[in-house]
Amino acid sequence: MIAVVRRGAVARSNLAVRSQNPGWPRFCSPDWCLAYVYAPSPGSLTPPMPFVTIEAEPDAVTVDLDRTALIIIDMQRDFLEPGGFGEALGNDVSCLAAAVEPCRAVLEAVRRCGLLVIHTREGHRPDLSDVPPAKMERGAPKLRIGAAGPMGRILVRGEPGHDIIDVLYPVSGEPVIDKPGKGAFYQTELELMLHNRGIENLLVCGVTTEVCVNTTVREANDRGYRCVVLGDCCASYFPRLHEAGLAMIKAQGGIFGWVSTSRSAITALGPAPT
Ligand code: C5J
Repeated sequence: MIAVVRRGAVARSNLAVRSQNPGWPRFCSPDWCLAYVYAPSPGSLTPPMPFVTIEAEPDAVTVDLDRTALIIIDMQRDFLEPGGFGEALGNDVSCLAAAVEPCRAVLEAVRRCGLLVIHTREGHRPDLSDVPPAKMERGAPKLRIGAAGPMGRILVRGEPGHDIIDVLYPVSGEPVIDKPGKGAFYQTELELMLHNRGIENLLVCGVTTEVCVNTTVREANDRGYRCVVLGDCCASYFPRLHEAGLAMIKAQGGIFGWVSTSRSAITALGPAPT
C-alpha cells in the first residue's frame, strides 16, 4: 500500500520498501513522504531503528538519526582549487583533495537516509562591508579578499571561486549557510535551522580541519550538539595541523566531540539498496 511515513524511516526501516518504480519514495515535506509500504507477515515487522552506533574515538557514539544532520564545511573552490583564497595565502591547495571522495561517499549515504544536509561557505559581501580589517590585512595586497583572481573576486559571494565544488554541490532542499567568519554559527542562521529541525547531533566534514571545522565544532559543542567529526572527510594545508585538530577534539574523553571515519559513518547508516 501507499502510506505517509516519516522521511528518515523510509530509508532505514524494513517497513517501507524502495519501490521499483522510479521516483519513489516521493518526498513531500522535509519530514514526511509518500512511500510504498509492505507488511511481509503479521508479527514479522522490525520497528524503525532511528538509533545507530558509530565507531569513533575516544569511544563509540550512539545517535538518533532523526535528530542528526550532516554539515559540510567550506568545500569551496576558493579553498580547494588553484587561484583562490587558499592559494593566495601561500598554501598548496592539492593537500585538501584527499577529503573530497570520502565526503562524496558520506553525502551519498546521508542523502539516501533522508538526513538533513547543510553546506557552509566562507565569504563576504561584494562591498566587503562585512570583512573585519584584521582579516582584510592578511596576505599579499594584490591577492587579498575582494581582489580579482582567475575564479573571480577572492572570497566574495556570488563569484565562481566562492561556490562549492561540483562533486559536492548541494541539491534542492539542502540549506547553504553563508558565513563571514570561520565558525558556522557566527552571524548566521545555522542555530535557528538546527533548532527548528530538532537536530541534536552533527556529522561534520570539510576544510580546513584546524580552522573552520575546529571553530564550528567548538561553537557547536558549547551549544550542546554532539559532534562526530569524520576525520578522512576533513583536510588541512598542513598535515600536522590536521592531526592536531582531530586530536584536540577527541582528547580528554572527547572534550569537543568524537572523531570517526567515513567508513564507520556509512556502515552505521546502513547498506545501499541493491
Ligand atoms: C580558512 C577555512 N582556513 N574554511 N577557512 O581560512 O578553514
